[in-house]
Amino acid sequence: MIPTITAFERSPDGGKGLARDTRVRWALEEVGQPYEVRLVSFRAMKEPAHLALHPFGQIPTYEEGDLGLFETGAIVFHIAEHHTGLLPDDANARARAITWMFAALSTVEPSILELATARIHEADKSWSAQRMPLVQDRVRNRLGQLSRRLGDADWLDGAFSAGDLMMVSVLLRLRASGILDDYPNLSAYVARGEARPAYKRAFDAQLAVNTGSQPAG
Ligand code: GTB
Repeated sequence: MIPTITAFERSPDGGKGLARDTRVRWALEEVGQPYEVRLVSFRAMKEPAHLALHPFGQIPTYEEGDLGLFETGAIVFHIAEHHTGLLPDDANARARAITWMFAALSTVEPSILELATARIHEADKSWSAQRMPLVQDRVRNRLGQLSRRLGDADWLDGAFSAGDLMMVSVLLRLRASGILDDYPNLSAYVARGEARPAYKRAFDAQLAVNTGSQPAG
């Protein structure tokens, strides 16, 4: 059965791949699962039909037969569980890859989102200049820890997994800040993720929505 995901009709980033449908598209591309996309406007996301699928009125969602999912962690995990390619067969390695998915979403992403909020929504506040270094320090703390763990490895735990897919997706949000440049091994890690053919297909597909062009290939 071909799953259907939802994505922004028009993403605020104009197609830079930062909206979270990109990580779901990437997972689907990694496992070779074709998918359909239903584009939704900001208004439609808050209407009953979409709220029935996503209680918080957001994208992405994932529908497959009777199953309706929201939250990218759950969606990518579901895809990884039902296909080969994103989680190792060995039980312990699989558990560790899942741990990295959780780490990306609940330990690394929050400080990155806080920084995005500070840069985009709080820049005009009188206290912004005082708060910004604190927010940046929290991001740097996490990046330092992650950088030390990654070391000179290609991926976080052996072969590329859903844990890397999620971590790279989370780190990509930092690009505009320039902070990632201070952690060369993390920059290289993100670049390795972006260089994967599946990521490129996912990126091109979301870009095509936002530019009205056809995805390459
Ligand atoms: N925890 C949820 C998940 O992982 O699925 C978070 C989902 C989420 O934040 N969805 C956002 C959304 O629907 C889109 S991705 N927002 C609309 C709303 O809440 O009303 C977040 C996002 C949006 C835009 C950019 N950008 O333009 O740079 C980047 C990321």
